[in-house]
Amino acid sequence: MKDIAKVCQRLFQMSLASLDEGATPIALGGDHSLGAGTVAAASVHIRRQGKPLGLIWVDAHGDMNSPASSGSGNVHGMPLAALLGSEPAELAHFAGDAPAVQAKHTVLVGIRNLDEREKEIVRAAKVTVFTMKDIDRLGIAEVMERALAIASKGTGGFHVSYDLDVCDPTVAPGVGTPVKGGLSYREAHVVMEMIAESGKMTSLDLVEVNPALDVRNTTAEFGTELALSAFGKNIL
Ligand SMILES: [Mn+2]
Repeated sequence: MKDIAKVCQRLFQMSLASLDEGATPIALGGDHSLGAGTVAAASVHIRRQGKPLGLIWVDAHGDMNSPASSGSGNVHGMPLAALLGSEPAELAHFAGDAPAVQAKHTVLVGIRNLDEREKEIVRAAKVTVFTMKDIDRLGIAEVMERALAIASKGTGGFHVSYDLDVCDPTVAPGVGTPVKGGLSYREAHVVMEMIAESGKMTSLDLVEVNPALDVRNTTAEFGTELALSAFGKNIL
């Protein structure tokens, strides 16, 4: 945890410097714990403009465990808890004492793999959750309309933290914790395309690509495509 916190602290400083230059930083990972640094940087940057930050967390998992609630102890299952609250303490205070984001400005998209305890944590946190079931029933475009509205309302923009494990393992096999029943190739792009059209993204993480588990670099290349989509490069 100490080493991870050190990396996050560095990433926090680098992201903040980049935002202050007027750029839109992208963090490519690697372990999703890095979001504790990048989101905190976006929060500080937007707060200086007198506004709170919105957050769109695109993921198969909730990433809201604490060291006490986590069965696995995996730190990549904890960054959102640190951003919304105070645990794990090592990752929670890059943006200062107040949480980096508020639940009312936070949306999770693509969730499908919560255990009972995590379900309780996510419900108690009062963030907005769009599960894969919601995406199946409403369609990805409607879900993203709603997600963008929540992350934009009353905020100075939003950070996007995109875990490649949100995608179906058939299109993104090279992730640490694959879960069946994820976003299709096109749905994964639509998320990014609609984010690009909104013009409100402050910064982006693309994470959990694991080259050792990847199949002929498929997932890494997919991540590159998604980054281009997030900047509107694939829109006709
Ligand atoms: Mn994640």
